[in-house]
Parts: sequence; structure tokens; C-alpha cells
Amino acid sequence: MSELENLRRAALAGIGKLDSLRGVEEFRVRYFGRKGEVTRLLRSLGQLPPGERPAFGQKVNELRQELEEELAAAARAIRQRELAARLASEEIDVTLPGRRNRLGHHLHPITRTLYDLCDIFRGMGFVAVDGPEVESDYYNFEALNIAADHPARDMHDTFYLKPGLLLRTHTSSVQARTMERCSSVHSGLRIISAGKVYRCDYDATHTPMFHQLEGLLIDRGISLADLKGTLIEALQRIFEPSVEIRFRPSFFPFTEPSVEVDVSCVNCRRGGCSLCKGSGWLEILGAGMVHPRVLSTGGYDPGTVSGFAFGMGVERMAMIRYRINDLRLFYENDLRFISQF
Ligand code: 2NL
Repeated sequence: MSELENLRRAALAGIGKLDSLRGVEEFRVRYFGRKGEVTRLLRSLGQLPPGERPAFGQKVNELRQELEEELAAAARAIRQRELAARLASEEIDVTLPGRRNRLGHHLHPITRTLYDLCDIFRGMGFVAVDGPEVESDYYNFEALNIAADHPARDMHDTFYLKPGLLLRTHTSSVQARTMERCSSVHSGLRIISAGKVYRCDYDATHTPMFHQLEGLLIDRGISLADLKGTLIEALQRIFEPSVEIRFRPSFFPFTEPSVEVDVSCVNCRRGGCSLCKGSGWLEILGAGMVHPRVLSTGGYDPGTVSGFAFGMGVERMAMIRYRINDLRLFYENDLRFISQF
């Protein structure tokens, strides 16, 4: 009987110290498990003289019932405490104002650059024309004097939809269409065409879709001097009036002669830096006098009129303008990037 009382005291003290459900479970095993202390007492009943068995049995059962009730109460209290702690830590203040969705009012840097470029050329009398992105072989290549065996026609560069139909690889196709449409009406032409172009090329510095802006001017007596004057004026406006400009001989199938135009590095002013890869110059556009064959295909008489044309990549312009070193940033639509412009 005194052993029983000792066990009771120890057990009640143990229950008082419980502070986790795991502890409750360990306690249950220790006292009520197959080798538990209360279980052991019940088993020892058989070793008592038969006369003492009923009274002792009753005491053990009372003890078991008492401990089970205390244990259940302790478990309830622990559960209650854990719930209260969880509710406190996950509390939501429903009176807080919500987070607003940010409105997309910023112009994408490509769009900004495109608009600014168009504004400059419109200010010089050029009219913006538009045309299809799905284009025929004829307007994209043939009308521009790009022979059937020219590398630019290669399947590696051009997305063909079916024979004779493709995604335009440059916006010159729009100018070829405009020449054909307008040559019987006007003796001259002064247009820009800008938009998306597509090339089967994808790496750190090339995306399959990018933007181009091209210009075309046709009139009587147009010379390379007009091309130079126009481009110098435009580039000084796009960058800064003090920008230096360099014309280098080049080749395009649709112009003759052809030039490539460099501007002094806007970052280091020709000192040499990573943007210009140490050269001090940035290659910015290609241009030239319209090839006589392109003029006559467009319906103009190369004996009467001449013209110049130029083309530039808008992504490249935007990268130089905003000092962006990774082309991919333009296409990820990350508001943290877009919002800076
Ligand atoms: C470049 C070079 C160029 C043209 C585009 C053109 C258009 C017609 C007739 C003649 Cl319809 N030329 N466009 C001329 C020279 C260069 O672009 O590097 N573009 C990114």
C-alpha cells in the first residue's frame, strides 16, 4: 500500500512537469505500457494472499483512473497552450490596408527608344510606314537585291513558315512595299519603318525577335553628303551634340556604296572601356546609297533619282543609351527593371 502511495506521488509530480505532447506519450508508456509501472502493479495482484486481492485491486484501479484523468487534463492544457501560441504567431490584422497591384504605366525602354527615334526622324520630314511581319520572299529578299544564293537567305537565319513565306528579317521589306506602292504617285520618298523583326539566332547577344528602325529617302540629286548630314544630325540628337561620328566603308546587297557608322563611346568618350571593348567607338548603324537595282524594282528610274537608306537595331540603341549590359533584361518583364525608365 505504501509503494502504491509512493508511485502515486511520483506520477502526479511527473504529470505536473509535463510540457509537451511527446512527454505525455512517454509518460503513458512509462506507467500504462506493457512494462509500465501501473501495469506491473496489476500483474503483481496474483502474488498476494487471496484475501488482500480485492482491496488492493480496487486501489490500483482507482490510481489508474486518477492518473489517466490527470494525464488527459495535462494533455488538454498543453494542446490549448500550443494552439494559443500558434494563433498568436499567425495573427492576421484584417484592418491593415491591402497591397495594391502596381499599374503598368511605364513605357518599356525599347518602346521609349523607338518613340524617341521616330520623333527625331519625323521632325526631319520622314513619314512612318507600317507593314506585315509575315512577309513574302519577294519583299524581304528579292526586291532588295538579295540573291537566291545569298547567305542571308539561308534557313539558319530566316524563319520560314512555308516556301515563299517567312517572318521578316528586317523592316526593309516595308520600304520595298512602300516604294512599289508610291513610285507611280510621288517622284520622291522620305520614310521610316520600325518594328519587330525575326532571325533564327539565340545567344547572349541575340534574341530571335528584336526591333529595327530603318529609313529611306529618294529624290533627285541625293548624294552620300545628304546621307551623312542626315545621320550626323539624327545621331547628335539621339546621343549628345558633342558625339563624334565615323563612317567606315562596308557592304550590303541593297546599297552601293555602303557604310557602317560608329559614334564615339558615350561611356568613356574614346578613352576605352568595357562598353566599347577598348576601341573608343560604338558601331551604331548601317547605311548606304540605295542600289540602282533596288530603285528600279521599286518603280523608280535610277537615271533620274537616287536615294539613301539606313538601318539600326533598337535594342542596341537602348542598351547604349541606358547602359544596359544584358539583352535578356528587356524581355523578362520584371517591374523592378521596367520601373527605372
Ligand atoms: C543594319 C543595316 C541597312 C538599309 C538597311 C535599305 C532599305 C531599302 C533600300 C536600301 Cl528599301 N536599303 N535599308 C540599308 C543599309 C543598311 O541596315 O545594320 N541594320 C541593323
